[in-house]
Amino acid sequence: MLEVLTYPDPRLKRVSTPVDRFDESLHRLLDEMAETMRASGGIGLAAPQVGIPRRCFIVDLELQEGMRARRFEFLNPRITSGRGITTFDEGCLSVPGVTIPVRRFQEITVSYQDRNGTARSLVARDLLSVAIQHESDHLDGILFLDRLPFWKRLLVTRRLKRG
Ligand code: QAP
Ligand code: CO
Repeated sequence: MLEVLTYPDPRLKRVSTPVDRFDESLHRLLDEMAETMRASGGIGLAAPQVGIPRRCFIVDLELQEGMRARRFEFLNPRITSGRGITTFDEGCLSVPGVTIPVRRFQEITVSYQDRNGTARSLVARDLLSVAIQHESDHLDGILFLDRLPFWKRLLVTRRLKRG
């Protein structure tokens, strides 16, 4: 099990660097992240949340949707377009106990590499789209709290600091 960093750990604010080696140690990291995420009841987890400042994350919507295979690994992702607006109640393993509505694109196109370095792209809607935007933000040191309207954000961060 990996340790998940929690707010306000300054390491969550770093900008991560690209994955450049698609080797055994990367695969081990992704597998350990998946294990950690499942054990914590999460649906998404980015490498910087476990203290590894590399541009990769995983998403697993199986818990949420119960249907098809909905497990994804995104390496060096780039959101190339966004359309429409949706609002989802978001949480984050790095901000335990907080769930708040956040506005995002309803549909996105994302280019990325898989664990072998193969280039891929995907059009994602609704929950998957929201999860990819939330996790991509982690790679740039952005938390969902940073996406809240000013007053809401102040209210929540004050409450978190008091504990
Ligand atoms: C990001 O979030 C996300 O507060 C992943 O006590 C959020 O896995 C993607 C969690 C919303 C799409 C929509 C949060 C677990 C997990 C908590 C998570 C908690 C226990 C959050
Ligand atoms: Co998060």
